[in-house]
Amino acid sequence: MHVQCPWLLDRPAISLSYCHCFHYTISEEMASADRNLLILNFLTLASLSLFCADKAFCIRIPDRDSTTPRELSDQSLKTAVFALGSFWRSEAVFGCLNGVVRTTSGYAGGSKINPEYRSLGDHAESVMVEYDPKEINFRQLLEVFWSSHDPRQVFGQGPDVGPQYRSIIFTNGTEEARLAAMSKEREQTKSRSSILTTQIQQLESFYPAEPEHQKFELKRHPMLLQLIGNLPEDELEVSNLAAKLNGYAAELCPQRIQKQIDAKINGIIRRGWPVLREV
Ligand code: MHO
Repeated sequence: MHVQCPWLLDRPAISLSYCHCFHYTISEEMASADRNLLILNFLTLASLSLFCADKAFCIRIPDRDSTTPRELSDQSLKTAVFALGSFWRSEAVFGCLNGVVRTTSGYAGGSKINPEYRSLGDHAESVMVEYDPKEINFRQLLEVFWSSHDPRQVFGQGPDVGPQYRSIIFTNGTEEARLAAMSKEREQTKSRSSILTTQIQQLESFYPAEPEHQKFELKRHPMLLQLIGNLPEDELEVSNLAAKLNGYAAELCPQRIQKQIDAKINGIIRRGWPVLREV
């Protein structure tokens, strides 16, 4: 009979997989020699099971981390939209997070129908983030939003000047609006000397930007594109791996993820195997 190793459940090192071990029942009537042998076997199996944490010796059932976006039904995903300056950068910031499945650069927050990059009207450059709510939530996305730009800057973000770079949290209604307002209040208390310019708005429409603005940072690195098999544009736009590498290319992933991807890529370069399937 198989049972899950109970002593491994709380070990972060194996949170990406489950280890299984064998379970024995020791009967009272068993001859003592048999029983000793059985106990020895059990102890051997138990110590082998501890190696599960080191990846090599156990049966591994991959969890959602290695699930490709296509295996997740779109109904189980949630969507959030943020504006925080250039959408090239915004897409990279969110693309790298675990739990974020897809990202799209686009235009939102204005009234112009069918905006384009050279005539976006009153829209702001924005990013749409599709995420798995079992892995990351709106609150955590808000934290990333606040820590990834300067919401006190008026009429622009960094070197980019103009209302298209304004700071906005888009929401889908009361609960998200409440969380956004609470997080803004909290941020404002950290910044006594200036007023946060961030607006909180119900999302009306989101217009995806032109293909050349999607995964822009990744496209600046032909080697990375090649590593994932030079995907055609339509696949690149929905690829979870491309969203992650887009963040990596801009060096905007959390440091741990940045290093993990570095190591993966170096391994591939050493082995000469050109296609990266997951990070
Ligand atoms: N600073 C950027 C702004 C680009 S953006 C997508 C630039 O290089 O022009 O608006």
